[in-house]
Amino acid sequence: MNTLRSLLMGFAVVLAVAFLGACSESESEETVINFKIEGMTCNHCVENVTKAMQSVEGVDTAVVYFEEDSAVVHYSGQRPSDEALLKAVEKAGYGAELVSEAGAPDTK
Ligand SMILES: [Cu+2]
Repeated sequence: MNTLRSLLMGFAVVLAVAFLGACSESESEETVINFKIEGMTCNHCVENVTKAMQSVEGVDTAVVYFEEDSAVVHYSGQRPSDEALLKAVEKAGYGAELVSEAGAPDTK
């Protein structure tokens, strides 16, 4: 009987850990902002846009996809300003548009 009880306890602990793990995982997925980028014609453009976005306060990394004309901005603390990101890209000479969270294409 005691064995069964400790087995059940162990199982409950495993479940709780799995649940917490799933939660923090979905939280970290929210720390991404998707953008549509216009006007990139070569890899230098990709570099320009990447640097422009990474220069914005709060941005950890910016990953720019040339083929898809898109960019994904990663951050871990406070969300960087969308406005500042759009302006930075425009200042570098490209067009930028925020992709709405709800209508974001699944790029996984
Ligand atoms: Cu270029």
